[in-house]
Amino acid sequence: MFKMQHAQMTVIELNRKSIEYRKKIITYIYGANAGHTGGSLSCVDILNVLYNHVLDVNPGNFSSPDRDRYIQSKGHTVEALYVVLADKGFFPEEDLKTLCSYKSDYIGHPTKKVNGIEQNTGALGHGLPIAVGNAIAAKMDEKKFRVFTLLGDGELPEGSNWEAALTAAHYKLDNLCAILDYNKLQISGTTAEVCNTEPIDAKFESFGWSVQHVDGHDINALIKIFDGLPFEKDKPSLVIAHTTKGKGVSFMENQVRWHHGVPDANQFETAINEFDAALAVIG
Ligand SMILES: Cc1ncc(C[n+]2csc(CCOP(=O)(O)OP(=O)(O)O)c2C)c(N)n1
Repeated sequence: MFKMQHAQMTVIELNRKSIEYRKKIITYIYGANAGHTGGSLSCVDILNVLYNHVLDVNPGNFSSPDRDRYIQSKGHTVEALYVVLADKGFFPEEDLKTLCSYKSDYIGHPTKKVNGIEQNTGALGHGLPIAVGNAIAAKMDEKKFRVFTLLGDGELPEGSNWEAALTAAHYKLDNLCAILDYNKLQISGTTAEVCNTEPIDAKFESFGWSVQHVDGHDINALIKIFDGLPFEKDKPSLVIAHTTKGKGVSFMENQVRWHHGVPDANQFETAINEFDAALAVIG
Protein backbone atom coordinates (compact mmCIF):
# COMPACT_ATOMS: atom_id res chain seq x y z
CA MET A 1 0.00 0.00 0.00
CA PHE A 2 3.11 2.25 0.30
CA LYS A 3 3.19 4.84 -2.46
CA MET A 4 6.64 5.89 -3.63
CA GLN A 5 6.46 9.66 -3.96
CA HIS A 6 9.47 10.86 -1.99
CA ALA A 7 13.00 11.32 -3.20
CA GLN A 8 14.64 8.54 -1.24
CA MET A 9 16.55 10.00 1.69
CA THR A 10 18.97 7.81 3.55
CA VAL A 11 18.46 7.08 7.24
CA ILE A 12 21.56 9.20 7.96
CA GLU A 13 20.08 12.13 6.06
CA LEU A 14 16.81 11.76 7.95
CA ASN A 15 18.65 11.52 11.27
CA ARG A 16 20.48 14.74 10.42
CA LYS A 17 17.19 16.35 9.50
CA SER A 18 15.69 15.41 12.88
CA ILE A 19 18.46 17.22 14.71
CA GLU A 20 18.13 20.24 12.44
CA TYR A 21 14.38 20.25 13.11
CA ARG A 22 15.08 20.09 16.85
CA LYS A 23 17.45 23.06 16.60
CA LYS A 24 14.77 25.04 14.80
CA ILE A 25 12.07 24.10 17.32
CA ILE A 26 14.22 25.40 20.16
CA THR A 27 15.28 28.48 18.19
CA TYR A 28 11.75 29.59 17.34
CA ILE A 29 10.38 28.83 20.81
CA TYR A 30 13.27 30.78 22.34
CA GLY A 31 12.61 33.67 19.93
CA ALA A 32 8.87 33.68 20.69
CA ASN A 33 9.37 33.17 24.42
CA ALA A 34 6.51 30.66 24.19
CA GLY A 35 5.85 27.13 23.01
CA HIS A 36 5.46 23.49 23.87
CA THR A 37 9.06 22.41 23.97
CA GLY A 38 9.07 18.91 25.48
CA GLY A 39 6.28 17.44 23.38
CA SER A 40 7.61 18.97 20.15
CA LEU A 41 11.01 17.35 20.72
CA SER A 42 9.19 14.12 21.51
CA CYS A 43 7.22 13.82 18.26
CA VAL A 44 9.53 15.37 15.67
CA ASP A 45 11.15 12.11 14.47
CA ILE A 46 7.67 10.77 13.74
CA LEU A 47 6.82 13.91 11.73
CA ASN A 48 10.16 13.69 9.93
CA VAL A 49 9.45 10.16 8.71
CA LEU A 50 5.81 10.94 7.90
CA TYR A 51 6.56 14.04 5.79
CA ASN A 52 9.81 12.83 4.22
CA HIS A 53 8.93 9.21 3.59
CA VAL A 54 5.27 8.30 4.08
CA LEU A 55 2.71 10.97 3.29
CA ASP A 56 1.62 11.79 -0.23
CA VAL A 57 1.18 15.45 0.58
CA ASN A 58 3.17 18.48 -0.52
CA PRO A 59 2.55 22.14 -1.43
CA GLY A 60 1.71 21.10 -4.99
CA ASN A 61 -1.07 18.65 -4.14
CA PHE A 62 -2.40 20.13 -0.91
CA SER A 63 -5.69 21.16 -2.54
CA SER A 64 -6.13 17.80 -4.25
CA PRO A 65 -8.89 15.61 -2.80
CA ASP A 66 -6.54 12.65 -3.29
CA ARG A 67 -3.80 13.87 -0.93
CA ASP A 68 -3.00 11.95 2.22
CA ARG A 69 -4.28 13.61 5.39
CA TYR A 70 -2.22 14.28 8.49
CA ILE A 71 -4.08 15.63 11.51
CA GLN A 72 -2.05 16.60 14.53
CA SER A 73 -4.38 15.89 17.39
CA LYS A 74 -1.85 16.88 20.07
CA GLY A 75 -2.04 20.35 18.62
CA HIS A 76 -0.04 22.08 21.34
CA THR A 77 3.20 20.73 19.83
CA VAL A 78 2.59 22.71 16.66
CA GLU A 79 6.18 24.00 16.66
CA ALA A 80 7.34 20.57 15.46
CA LEU A 81 4.75 20.67 12.67
CA TYR A 82 5.68 24.23 11.69
CA VAL A 83 9.37 23.47 11.19
CA VAL A 84 8.60 20.37 9.13
CA LEU A 85 6.00 22.16 6.97
CA ALA A 86 8.46 25.03 6.38
CA ASP A 87 11.12 22.53 5.35
CA LYS A 88 8.65 20.95 2.90
CA GLY A 89 8.03 24.38 1.32
CA PHE A 90 4.49 25.02 2.54
CA PHE A 91 5.56 28.51 3.66
CA PRO A 92 8.82 30.45 4.04
CA GLU A 93 10.69 29.48 7.20
CA GLU A 94 11.17 33.20 7.78
CA ASP A 95 7.49 33.34 8.79
CA LEU A 96 8.28 31.41 11.95
CA LYS A 97 10.07 34.43 13.33
CA THR A 98 6.56 35.77 13.99
CA LEU A 99 5.62 32.71 16.11
CA CYS A 100 3.07 33.67 18.77
CA SER A 101 3.36 37.39 18.07
CA TYR A 102 0.43 39.78 17.65
CA LYS A 103 -1.48 39.20 14.36
CA SER A 104 0.74 36.28 13.33
CA ASP A 105 -1.02 33.26 11.83
CA TYR A 106 1.64 31.10 13.49
CA ILE A 107 -0.08 30.77 16.83
CA GLY A 108 0.52 28.18 19.52
CA HIS A 109 -1.87 25.61 18.06
CA PRO A 110 -2.55 24.48 14.48
CA THR A 111 -5.02 26.47 12.40
CA LYS A 112 -5.98 26.18 8.77
CA LYS A 113 -4.76 29.74 8.23
CA VAL A 114 -1.32 28.18 7.84
CA ASN A 115 -0.67 26.46 4.51
CA GLY A 116 -0.27 22.72 4.97
CA ILE A 117 -2.33 22.43 8.12
CA GLU A 118 -5.24 20.11 7.60
CA GLN A 119 -7.34 20.80 10.70
CA ASN A 120 -7.55 23.21 13.61
CA THR A 121 -6.65 21.29 16.77
CA GLY A 122 -5.50 22.00 20.30
CA ALA A 123 -8.54 21.14 22.31
CA LEU A 124 -7.45 17.56 22.90
CA GLY A 125 -9.59 14.65 21.74
CA HIS A 126 -10.62 16.03 18.36
CA GLY A 127 -8.00 14.67 15.96
CA LEU A 128 -8.98 11.02 16.01
CA PRO A 129 -12.71 11.69 15.47
CA ILE A 130 -11.88 13.98 12.53
CA ALA A 131 -9.45 11.43 11.11
CA VAL A 132 -12.11 8.72 11.37
CA GLY A 133 -14.53 10.95 9.46
CA ASN A 134 -11.92 11.55 6.75
CA ALA A 135 -11.17 7.83 6.49
CA ILE A 136 -14.89 6.96 6.20
CA ALA A 137 -15.19 9.61 3.46
CA ALA A 138 -12.28 8.02 1.57
CA LYS A 139 -13.96 4.62 1.72
CA MET A 140 -17.32 6.04 0.61
CA ASP A 141 -15.72 7.89 -2.31
CA GLU A 142 -13.49 4.90 -3.17
CA LYS A 143 -10.41 7.10 -2.80
CA LYS A 144 -6.97 5.70 -2.14
CA PHE A 145 -5.73 8.42 0.21
CA ARG A 146 -4.71 7.50 3.73
CA VAL A 147 -5.36 9.31 6.99
CA PHE A 148 -2.82 9.71 9.78
CA THR A 149 -3.28 11.32 13.16
CA LEU A 150 -0.84 11.95 16.01
CA LEU A 151 -2.22 11.51 19.52
CA GLY A 152 -0.65 12.24 22.88
CA ASP A 153 -0.84 9.69 25.66
CA GLY A 154 -2.06 12.47 27.97
CA GLU A 155 -4.83 13.08 25.46
CA LEU A 156 -6.28 9.58 25.64
CA PRO A 157 -8.54 10.20 28.67
CA GLU A 158 -10.72 12.38 26.42
CA GLY A 159 -13.83 10.26 25.86
CA SER A 160 -14.17 11.28 22.21
CA ASN A 161 -11.11 9.13 21.41
CA TRP A 162 -12.87 5.99 22.48
CA GLU A 163 -16.03 6.71 20.52
CA ALA A 164 -13.84 7.33 17.48
CA ALA A 165 -11.84 4.15 18.14
CA LEU A 166 -15.04 2.09 18.20
CA THR A 167 -16.26 3.72 15.00
CA ALA A 168 -12.95 3.17 13.18
CA ALA A 169 -13.08 -0.56 13.86
CA HIS A 170 -16.78 -0.78 13.04
CA TYR A 171 -16.18 0.74 9.60
CA LYS A 172 -13.05 -1.40 9.03
CA LEU A 173 -10.89 1.68 8.43
CA ASP A 174 -7.64 0.10 7.30
CA ASN A 175 -6.86 3.41 5.57
CA LEU A 176 -6.46 5.02 9.01
CA CYS A 177 -3.31 5.08 11.12
CA ALA A 178 -3.18 6.65 14.55
CA ILE A 179 0.24 7.23 16.06
CA LEU A 180 0.56 7.56 19.80
CA ASP A 181 3.40 9.76 21.06
CA TYR A 182 3.94 7.55 24.09
CA ASN A 183 6.22 9.69 26.25
CA LYS A 184 4.34 8.94 29.50
CA LEU A 185 4.18 12.60 30.57
CA GLN A 186 1.48 15.17 30.17
CA ILE A 187 0.93 18.74 31.36
CA SER A 188 1.04 18.35 35.13
CA GLY A 189 2.59 14.97 35.82
CA THR A 190 2.95 11.48 34.47
CA THR A 191 0.03 10.11 32.47
CA ALA A 192 -0.22 7.33 35.07
CA GLU A 193 -0.65 9.89 37.89
CA VAL A 194 -3.08 12.19 36.06
CA CYS A 195 -5.36 9.55 34.52
CA ASN A 196 -4.13 6.05 33.91
CA THR A 197 -5.08 4.63 30.49
CA GLU A 198 -3.01 1.44 30.60
CA PRO A 199 -2.92 -1.08 29.07
CA ILE A 200 -3.26 1.02 25.92
CA ASP A 201 -2.41 -1.72 23.41
CA ALA A 202 -4.86 -4.21 24.90
CA LYS A 203 -7.61 -1.57 25.02
CA PHE A 204 -7.24 -0.67 21.34
CA GLU A 205 -6.96 -4.32 20.35
CA SER A 206 -10.16 -5.08 22.23
CA PHE A 207 -11.79 -2.26 20.27
CA GLY A 208 -10.79 -4.02 17.03
CA TRP A 209 -7.54 -2.22 16.13
CA SER A 210 -4.27 -3.72 15.01
CA VAL A 211 -1.48 -2.39 17.24
CA GLN A 212 2.31 -2.34 16.92
CA HIS A 213 5.00 -0.79 19.12
CA VAL A 214 8.05 1.08 17.85
CA ASP A 215 10.91 3.21 19.16
CA GLY A 216 9.61 6.64 18.16
CA HIS A 217 13.13 8.05 17.81
CA ASP A 218 14.51 5.26 15.61
CA ILE A 219 14.16 6.53 12.05
CA ASN A 220 14.82 3.14 10.50
CA ALA A 221 12.26 1.42 12.72
CA LEU A 222 9.68 4.13 11.99
CA ILE A 223 10.19 3.70 8.25
CA LYS A 224 9.73 -0.05 8.52
CA ILE A 225 6.60 0.19 10.63
CA PHE A 226 4.91 2.73 8.33
CA ASP A 227 5.91 0.72 5.25
CA GLY A 228 3.96 -2.19 6.78
CA LEU A 229 0.62 -0.37 6.89
CA PRO A 230 -2.07 -1.47 7.19
CA PHE A 231 -1.02 -3.95 9.85
CA GLU A 232 -4.13 -6.02 9.12
CA LYS A 233 -6.70 -5.82 6.35
CA ASP A 234 -10.01 -4.28 7.45
CA LYS A 235 -8.61 -2.97 10.74
CA PRO A 236 -7.41 0.52 11.72
CA SER A 237 -3.74 0.60 12.76
CA LEU A 238 -2.27 2.07 15.93
CA VAL A 239 1.45 2.73 16.18
CA ILE A 240 2.52 3.08 19.80
CA ALA A 241 5.69 5.14 19.43
CA HIS A 242 7.83 4.97 22.56
CA THR A 243 9.32 8.43 22.95
CA THR A 244 11.08 10.70 25.43
CA LYS A 245 9.61 14.09 26.19
CA GLY A 246 12.31 16.72 25.63
CA LYS A 247 14.35 14.28 23.49
CA GLY A 248 17.78 15.56 22.52
CA VAL A 249 18.34 18.15 25.25
CA SER A 250 19.86 16.52 28.33
CA PHE A 251 18.23 18.74 30.94
CA MET A 252 14.79 18.67 29.29
CA GLU A 253 14.41 14.90 28.87
CA ASN A 254 11.63 13.34 30.95
CA GLN A 255 11.06 16.58 32.87
CA VAL A 256 7.40 17.55 33.13
CA ARG A 257 8.28 21.23 33.64
CA TRP A 258 9.51 21.39 30.03
CA HIS A 259 5.97 20.68 28.78
CA HIS A 260 5.78 24.37 27.89
CA GLY A 261 9.04 25.58 29.36
CA VAL A 262 11.05 28.15 27.42
CA PRO A 263 14.84 28.08 27.71
CA ASP A 264 16.70 31.11 29.02
CA ALA A 265 19.78 32.35 27.14
CA ASN A 266 22.18 29.92 28.84
CA GLN A 267 19.85 26.96 28.43
CA PHE A 268 19.30 27.88 24.79
CA GLU A 269 23.04 27.94 24.17
CA THR A 270 23.51 24.60 25.92
CA ALA A 271 20.71 23.02 23.88
CA ILE A 272 22.14 24.28 20.59
CA ASN A 273 25.60 23.04 21.57
CA GLU A 274 24.17 19.60 22.33
CA PHE A 275 22.47 19.48 18.93
CA ASP A 276 25.65 20.63 17.18
CA ALA A 277 27.60 17.91 18.98
CA ALA A 278 25.02 15.35 17.82
CA LEU A 279 25.30 16.65 14.25
CA ALA A 280 29.10 16.36 14.41
CA VAL A 281 28.76 12.69 15.37
CA ILE A 282 26.58 12.03 12.31
CA GLY A 283 29.05 13.93 10.10
C1 LIG B 1 -9.69 19.34 25.99
C2 LIG B 1 -8.40 19.81 26.57
N1 LIG B 1 -8.18 19.70 27.89
C3 LIG B 1 -7.02 20.13 28.44
C4 LIG B 1 -6.06 20.70 27.64
C5 LIG B 1 -4.81 21.24 28.27
N2 LIG B 1 -3.62 20.49 27.88
C6 LIG B 1 -2.76 20.95 26.96
S1 LIG B 1 -1.50 19.90 26.65
C7 LIG B 1 -2.08 18.81 27.80
C8 LIG B 1 -1.34 17.52 28.07
C9 LIG B 1 -1.30 16.67 26.88
O1 LIG B 1 -0.48 15.57 27.12
P1 LIG B 1 0.03 14.74 25.89
O2 LIG B 1 -1.09 14.59 24.93
O3 LIG B 1 0.65 13.50 26.41
O4 LIG B 1 1.08 15.71 25.22
P2 LIG B 1 2.68 15.63 25.24
O5 LIG B 1 3.10 15.17 26.60
O6 LIG B 1 3.06 14.63 24.19
O7 LIG B 1 3.13 17.01 24.90
C10 LIG B 1 -3.25 19.26 28.38
C11 LIG B 1 -4.01 18.52 29.40
C12 LIG B 1 -6.34 20.82 26.26
N3 LIG B 1 -5.47 21.35 25.40
N4 LIG B 1 -7.50 20.36 25.76
